[in-house]
Amino acid sequence: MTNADLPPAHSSGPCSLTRFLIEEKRQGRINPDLRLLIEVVARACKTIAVHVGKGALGGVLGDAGTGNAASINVQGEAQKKLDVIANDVLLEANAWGGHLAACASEEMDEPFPIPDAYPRGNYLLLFDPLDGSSNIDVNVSVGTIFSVLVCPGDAQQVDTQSFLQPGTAQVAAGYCIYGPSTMLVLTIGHGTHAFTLDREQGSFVLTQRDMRVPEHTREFAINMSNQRHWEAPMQAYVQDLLAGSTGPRGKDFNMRWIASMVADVHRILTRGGIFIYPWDRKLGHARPDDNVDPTKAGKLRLMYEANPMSMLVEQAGGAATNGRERILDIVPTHLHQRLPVFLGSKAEVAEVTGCHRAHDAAMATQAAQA
Ligand code: AHM
Ligand code: MG
Repeated sequence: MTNADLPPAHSSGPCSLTRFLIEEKRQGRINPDLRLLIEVVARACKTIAVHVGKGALGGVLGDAGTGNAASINVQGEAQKKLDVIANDVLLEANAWGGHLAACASEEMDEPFPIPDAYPRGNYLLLFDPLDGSSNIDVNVSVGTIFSVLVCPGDAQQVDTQSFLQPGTAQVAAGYCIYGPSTMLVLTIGHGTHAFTLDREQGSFVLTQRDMRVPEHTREFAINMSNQRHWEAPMQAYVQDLLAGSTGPRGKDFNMRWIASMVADVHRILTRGGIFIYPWDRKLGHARPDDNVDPTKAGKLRLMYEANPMSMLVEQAGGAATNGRERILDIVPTHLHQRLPVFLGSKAEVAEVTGCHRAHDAAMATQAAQA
């Protein structure tokens, strides 16, 4: 099919990712290099979807490493075979296109500069190649998350510092969910849009333009098994949710937890809700203000999990905080920095953020009076 065969912009015919990006380019919202980068990431996600879909038949289940020696990543987590495969697919796909200066990944200690054999472009790509990897072996949805930044300064001099930009600097963000269907959800700063993979045609087709997160919700997503490790404002907030219509919130709440952020966020973008991975005592500090080590301040990672998801959610009318401040405003100090995450329906994120701030204010007053 040539461009001439495509239905006009106002038509209700199918709109491929390629056509969507070309139309965004005509609107002056995206340049050719960023368009190419997104197409390359989408193509890599299709390859990952094939590996994920083969499951046991493809020999891709289980841990990476040989014999009893598990392969451990920079996070100190045992890598799954699919973590490694997905990372390699994304690196290989993005190495030679000329649009990137470097990549950074959950699975790699240091950034990966584009090899000298290829030209370097002006963008930086960060990714969690396979999010929710504890779900791989039980055939539950997993995903790929990505974030795109502009490389500050000379692309030949790219290093870790080049990546340490706040989420507000992202020029694109997205995820691909490998579920019953494979979907790509994307923002380039003008709304959040969902594309479904047409497996027969091999192309992503726009299936939801301008996703909107309802402002109010009755649904929360959290791993309740960590409750005893949470700080006081979290305990109080969740107690009110659980009390339902008999408590101060005056309404019943439903709970869902997939243990795959991509899948939980996808549900929230589709029908609302709040996703929470709070600060947690067992992660390493006695109190959340003991912020000596940013790599232990939460479970989820700022640069390739929280930032891209926050941009997608904000672009869909939702909100995202770390319980105290807007996630996208955080200036990172560490490539693999972690943080507490609260994102989804705006009113609910405001509620839980308010609980944390009120707690901090009360503690400050108490300290001043002591
Ligand atoms: P991963 O990137 O190593 O898969 O870890 C991130 C995942 C998120 O997708 C999910 O929300 C969370 O970890 C689940 O954590 P838990 O197993 O503690 O419930
Ligand atoms: Mg992850």
